[in-house]
Amino acid sequence: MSSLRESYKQEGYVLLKNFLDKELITAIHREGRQIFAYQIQRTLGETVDIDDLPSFEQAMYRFFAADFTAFANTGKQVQHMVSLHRLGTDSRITDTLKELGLDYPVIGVRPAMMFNSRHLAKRDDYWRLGAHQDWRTGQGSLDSVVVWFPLVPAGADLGALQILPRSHRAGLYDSTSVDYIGTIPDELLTDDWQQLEFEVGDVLFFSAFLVHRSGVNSTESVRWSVQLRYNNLLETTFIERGYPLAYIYKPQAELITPDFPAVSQMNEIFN
Ligand SMILES: O=C(O)CCC(=O)C(=O)O
Ligand SMILES: [Fe+2]
Repeated sequence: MSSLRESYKQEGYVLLKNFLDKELITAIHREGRQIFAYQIQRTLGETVDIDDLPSFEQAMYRFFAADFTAFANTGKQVQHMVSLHRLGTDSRITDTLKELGLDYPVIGVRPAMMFNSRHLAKRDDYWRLGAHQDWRTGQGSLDSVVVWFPLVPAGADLGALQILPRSHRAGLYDSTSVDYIGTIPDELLTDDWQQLEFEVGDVLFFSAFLVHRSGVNSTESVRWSVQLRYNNLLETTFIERGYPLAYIYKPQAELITPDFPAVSQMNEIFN
């Protein structure tokens, strides 16, 4: 067994330093900001400089306060960036998943990008997730893996991820609520929390059973991060359970914009 796999199996995670090119991560971060900038322009009438991060993030906070629905939808569109999906299929990631024991990795759910700041959340648990295991929301293979990395250098101040090493071996913990992501009560857990620290390019691979939580972002900046999730199609219990999928993804029946589009708008598109 490779030493990487051995350490992963023991600890429930591996943090690979300098794993992805900084330029690749920086480009994805910048593209995400550009998508927000289009809606900041529409909502606030402001042209923001996406390369001036502090002032751009202040504009994001104003956009969040001005039009929450558009903000939430923009955040979701960012998760549909082709570049982000391409990264999720990068052979550096899939080869590492194989090295960790996933013989046939498959994507568990679309990539997620998070923008953690208390200025971008209506509820505390939206910017600061309590102790949980991702397996409860994914319910995939028992060797399901989560890949987590920030798009900016992130340590304790920015609230980078905190983990409980070796907690993956205890199986599925009870959880108090199933709203959004349930929280595991403190009394069920040891207090061996480890605060992780990341440079841009560092990538964490962890078992979907590893207990983890958000750190506390005590800064005025946004903690930008990405999560990718994978299952193993060759894991025996996953096959036995008929490959269940816990994520529901469906279109909405009603028209979002009533009486839209006008024929003249169609002609403009196709003339
Ligand atoms: O990035 C974080 O702080 C936590 C994210 C997380 O654990 C999740 O979305 O499942
Ligand atoms: Fe999680």
